[in-house]
Amino acid sequence: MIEFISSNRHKFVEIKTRMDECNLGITWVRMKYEEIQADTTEEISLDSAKKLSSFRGKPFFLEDTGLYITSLNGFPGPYSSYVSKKLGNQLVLKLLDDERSAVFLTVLTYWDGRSFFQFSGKLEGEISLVERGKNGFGYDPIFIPKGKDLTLAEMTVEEKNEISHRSRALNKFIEFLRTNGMP
Ligand code: ITT
Repeated sequence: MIEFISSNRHKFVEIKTRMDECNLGITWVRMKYEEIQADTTEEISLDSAKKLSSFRGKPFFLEDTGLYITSLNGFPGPYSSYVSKKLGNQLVLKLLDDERSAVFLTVLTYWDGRSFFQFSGKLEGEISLVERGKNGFGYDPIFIPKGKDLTLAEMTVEEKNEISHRSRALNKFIEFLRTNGMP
């Protein structure tokens, strides 16, 4: 069993669904940890893993995700959690004009007990005009992946996992575990 550290149940459900499909065991360590404010999702993810590794005994992974909106110069990016809580989707929609493209980025960091390894995944798309859908979480109701008509919140977990930033990062990690072995 490999530990996944996060306070977010939705992230865990998406990750467990994919790990189950690959017959890989995962344990959810439900924990809110402090994140630094930094310019990149990579730095935040690595810094969190380094801090947690100083007192966790077993290998684990975590991930940090950001929504980068092109017309806002990449905002909220590393501030996605704060903006989601403080503004919410309705106010984010009000900030936007005709140019609506955006990218989700997930950076997963794995600590094998000695070293850190990072795996990233991106999903391109655009911000919808209104919120749509009841599934998922966070910005899912306002994000339409490129080539799709539905928002992520109108998809099932399995459908989101076929294309998402998170599952792309996770698939690279799963490949790494297959090559290097489970801890
Ligand atoms: P952790 O404990 O794992 O850090 P978190 O919810 O604080 O959980 P992040 O800092 O990685 O997670 O995510 C920042 C915010 O971005 C998050 O609160 C959501 O609002 C949003 N978000 C992350 N992943 C998303 C996804 O797949 N779909 C929609 N919104 C997402």
